[in-house]
Amino acid sequence: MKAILTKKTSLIKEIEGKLNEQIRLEGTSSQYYLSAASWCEKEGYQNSAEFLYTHAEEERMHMMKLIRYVNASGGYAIAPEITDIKTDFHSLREVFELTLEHEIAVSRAINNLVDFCFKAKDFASFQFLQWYVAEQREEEELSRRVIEIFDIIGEEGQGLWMIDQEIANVAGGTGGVIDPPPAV
Ligand code: OFO
Repeated sequence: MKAILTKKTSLIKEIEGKLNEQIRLEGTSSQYYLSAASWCEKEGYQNSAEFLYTHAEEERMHMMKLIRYVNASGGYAIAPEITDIKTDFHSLREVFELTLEHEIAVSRAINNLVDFCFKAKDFASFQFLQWYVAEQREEEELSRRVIEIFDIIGEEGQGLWMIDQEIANVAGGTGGVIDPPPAV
């Protein structure tokens, strides 16, 4: 790329690096959801599997949106290599508890990134990331709601079957899709 084009970037190198870390994290989220979905499908939790497959696609969109932003800003988005995804789960409850833990970790990463952009006066990235702030808040709420279902229904007897049925209704029966990300 010609030097003048890279000079135009509003991204300082450090923020470009941090955005690339976030790209990796969104890709990791997508692969985690995919793995969890496949485990649920294997175990016969069909509604949970659909919910998680849909979410895997959503997380991939989050990654793509970041990739497009970094490149549109004159940086270079690196397609992440993602390994060591958990593939074995002990229970349906564990799947969703790990999901909540993961979403909390992603929220913290987004908050740190937003804080860094603000302090570096990269207000374009700061503004771009506001969508992720709102998205994480909604996703955490969604994950908490799913775990509440376990406590309300209970896992004894037909409880797990009922929990799996109820998961289909979470997020208004949309399978967990909240808002499509706006175009960059
Ligand atoms: Fe990317 O939304 Fe959660 O992780």
